[in-house]
This record gives sequence, structure tokens and C-alpha cells, in this order.
Amino acid sequence: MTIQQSSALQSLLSETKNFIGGEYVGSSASKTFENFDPVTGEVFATVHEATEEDVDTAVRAASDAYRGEWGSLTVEARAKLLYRVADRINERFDEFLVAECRDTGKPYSLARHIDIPRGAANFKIFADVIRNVPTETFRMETPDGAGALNYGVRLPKGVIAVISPWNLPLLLMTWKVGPALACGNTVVVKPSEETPSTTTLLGEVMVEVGMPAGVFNVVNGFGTNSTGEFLTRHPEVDAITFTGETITGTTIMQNAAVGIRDVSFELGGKNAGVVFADCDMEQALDGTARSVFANCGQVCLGTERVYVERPIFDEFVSKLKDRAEGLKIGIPTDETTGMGPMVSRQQCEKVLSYYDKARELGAEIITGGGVPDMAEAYTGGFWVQPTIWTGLAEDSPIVKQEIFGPCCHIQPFDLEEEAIRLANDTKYGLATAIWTTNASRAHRVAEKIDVGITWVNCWFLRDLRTSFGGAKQSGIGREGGVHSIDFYTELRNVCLKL
Ligand code: NAD
Ligand code: 6OD
Repeated sequence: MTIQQSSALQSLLSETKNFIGGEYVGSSASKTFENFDPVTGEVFATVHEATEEDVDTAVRAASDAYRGEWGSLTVEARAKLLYRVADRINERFDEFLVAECRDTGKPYSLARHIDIPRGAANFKIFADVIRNVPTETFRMETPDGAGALNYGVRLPKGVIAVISPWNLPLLLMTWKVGPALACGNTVVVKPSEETPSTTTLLGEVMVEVGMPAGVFNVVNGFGTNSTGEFLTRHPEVDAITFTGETITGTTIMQNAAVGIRDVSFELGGKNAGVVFADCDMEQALDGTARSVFANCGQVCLGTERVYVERPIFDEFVSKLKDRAEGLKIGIPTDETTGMGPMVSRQQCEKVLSYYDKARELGAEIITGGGVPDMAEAYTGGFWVQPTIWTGLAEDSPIVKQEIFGPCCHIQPFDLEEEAIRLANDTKYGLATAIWTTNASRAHRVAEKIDVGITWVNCWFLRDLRTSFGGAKQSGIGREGGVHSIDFYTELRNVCLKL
């Protein structure tokens, strides 16, 4: 499929600048880095790296906007602007699609149904939530009999630093920018260095809808000793919201400790799928295949450990293998592509190193385990095969560590308690998918697996009003619906003596 690219998009996709105070600006030190096409491995854009000075300018722009025009808008006016942002993303849908798929290599068919629509929906949902969010009131008795009224007032926190990863760039960035702005904050966003394009393009949308300058800022660059660190250390940042690896969260938390800034973290996972013999087999297979291979396995909610009740183990493994082998590996623009490349050379090498490790450890390789044959033009790209293993010990690195690739290890179990114990035997606690037609069992098991998000007979089915976040080392706090409002506002109590 070919999409006509506007000249604005073409220029953004060759030279990606920072967006500060309502304008695109280059790196003040003329520092740049390269953006690689995952399909070919070739460079397609130069990205301007925001220096410490640029980050400071962005935070000041955000701080000025917060204290200026933006801070004086009513909730209704803010909500209307956010609706305009969503509408404009939808009007420029194809440009966001091209930019997102260029950065990530993901299939158009996937981004068209998930990434771009959610990029728009994330603004509408939080415009709706902020219009409707209740505040608490408590009528209290006092010795004089007159009483007092306590009521809560929610006010924005100020300047929010948004640090986002590369796997669902637009979706995960807007998931935080939407509620932050709905609540009246301003933002400085640092997208992943691998995927700066859609976040940067959003700057144009902000100008087009009349968003006051400085409300939304983008600084491009790396993490440690670079833009991300400059941003999270900046003393005028009031709170930090981050999605990414658990280890990065540890560093950011240390920076946030200086000045006692609040954090919201959505971190890594090593999610278990639990498949009972009484499941609807086709549903469990389709859902598990999606949860393992979608987005080339680069979904934090994805399943990397599958526990299958022994009577259906062989059948399940054999049919999941068929699904893996039925996936067409291909380029984003081919509408029949089921799986694209990994996002980067580094992530590709990391996944392939786990493939080698599994072989060394004596895993039974049910399918995959290597690099697919690609046409000449794409051999420089970051390709890996969808892979399924069985037979490894539960304490092997393949079963313990987050790989973030299109692969899973499948293990049989005999008893419900055993499945729960295996699912919980991890430092992570993000998500799980349970496959059973027994409703009592579903409720029972759902309460016993220590995760923030449980799906029963489905996967990645999202109602944006619900809480989202991880237990254990998979995160701190919850976002989604009113939970996002809790993070992006300061709740104050007013006690009024009657
Ligand atoms: P990452 O932690 O390497 O990077 C995420 C972002 O943090 C990037 O923008 C990066 O530049 C920045 N960063 C890195 N070091 C930093 C530092 N010291 N200070 C400030 N910023 C810094 O993660 P990634 O590789 O981009 O994404 C994959 C990871 O994200 C996986 O672990 C995945 O599970 C996790 N993830 C979690 C969720 C969730 O909702 N829980 C969602 C998506 C991805
Ligand atoms: O759907 C969402 O809101 C969300 N935060 C998804 C996270 C996916 C992780 O890769």
C-alpha cells in the first residue's frame, strides 16, 4: 500500500527536530544521531539530540505555559482542545501511520487498528474523564453542633516529564500526555531514541489546533547522560511518568528522589498465559498466538511463558506451532504481513542471543530459533523468526528474563495450584491471560496470580476507564480512567467550618 506523503512529513522523516515552545528547533549544540529503518537497516533520518540547555529551555517553556494561558483555561476549554487534537490525529491518520511504521517496522495493518486509533482515543477518553471526575466530600460534626464540610479539590501538578519507549510509541506517549494535559499540566516528552517521529509530528498537530505554545514539548535524545537524564533531573519538573525497562525505572527513581517528585512507572514483565484443559481451544490458541507474536513480541503485556494443562499439552504445542509458521514475515506496507522486524539492531541481537542461549541450554525448539530468509533488499533489516520452545528448567534465563521478542516457552502442569505457583514465580507482575470455560476457576485463579492486569479468555482487550499498571517489579501506581487523574493532579482538602 502506498500513501502520499506531505512535504511536512517528508521533511520530518528526514530531519527530526525538537519541539519546544511551539516551534521546531535544532539541537543547540548541533548534535544529531541517526534513525534506522528496521526493514533495511539503513539510515533514513537525522535526529536532533536535545542538550541539557535544550531540555532546560523546554522545561522553562512548559513552566511558563503552565503559569500562563494554559493555567487560566477552564476544564471545558481544555477538554475541547483535546478533542481537536484527537480529531486532527484522525484527519492526518495516514501520516501518523507512515511515520510510526517507518520508525518501528510494524505492519500497517497492525498500526492502523491499534497504534494510531489509540493515539487519538487517548486524548478523547481523558477529556471525558476530567469533565466527569467526582471529588470527595465529608460532612463532619463539631462540638459546637454547627459542623464542617470537607471537600477535595484537584489541581494540576505542574510540569510533567513523560519518558516513553519504542514498542508502541504513539499509543504509550499519548496514554500519558492525554491525561496530563486534561488535568491542566504541561508536558515535556522524551520519546525513545529509536522512535521519535510520531511524537515529533504531534507537535504540528498541537500548533494546528491552537494549543498554547509550551504546553506540549518534545526533546529527542538518549537516556543515561543524555536528554532523558537531563529531563528527569531537572528541578522544575514536578512529576515523572515513565514506561520502559525496570532497570531504567530504578535510575529514574533515584533522580526523582531529589526534590521528592512523584513517579508513575509502567515497567517490564515476564507474563504467563495459563491454559486449562477446559478452555475453548481455538480461542486459547488464537489469543495466545497474538499475545506472543503481535508487534513481533514487543508488547509489555505479551506472553513469554505459557503453562498448559497436561491433557491438552501436545495438541496445544502442535497447533501453536502451526500458527507461528503461518505468520507471514514481511514489510509494513504489505497488507498480508503478519509480523515485521524487530525495532532495532540492538533489540534484534538481544533476542537472537536468547535464541542461541535456549539452544545451548538444550531447549526443544518447536519452531523458529533463528533468522528468516528475506528478499535481498531486506537482508540488512532486523528480522527474527517466531519461536517456540519447550523443555527448559523453570529457573533458566529463557523462563526468568524478559526477552521482548516473538517467542515463548511452553511448560505442562497438572494441578491448578501448580499453575498459579509457576505463574507467580517471577519478580515481575504485569499481566496474565487465563484460558478456561470454568467461570469459578477463572475468578479463583485471577485473584491468585500477582499481577496488575488479568485477562480471561482474551488478551489486550482494553477499556480505557480501567486501572492499568503492574505489581511487584512491573511498576508503581496505576493509570487509566480516574487513576490517571489521581496521578496527574494534586488532591487538596478544604475544611470549611459551618
Ligand atoms: P528503556 O527503559 O530502555 O527506555 C525507555 C525510555 O527511557 C527511552 O525513552 C529511553 O531513552 C529512556 N531512558 C533510558 N535510560 C534513561 C535514564 N537513565 N533516564 C531517563 N530516561 C532514560 O525501555 P525500552 O527498551 O524503550 O522499552 C522496552 C521496555 O519497556 C520493556 O522492558 C517493556 O516491558 C517495557 N514496557 C512496559 C510497558 C508497561 O506498560 N508496563 C509498556 C511498554 C514497554
Ligand atoms: O493499552 C495501554 O494503555 C497500554 N499502556 C499498553 C501497554 C502496552 C505495552 O507494551
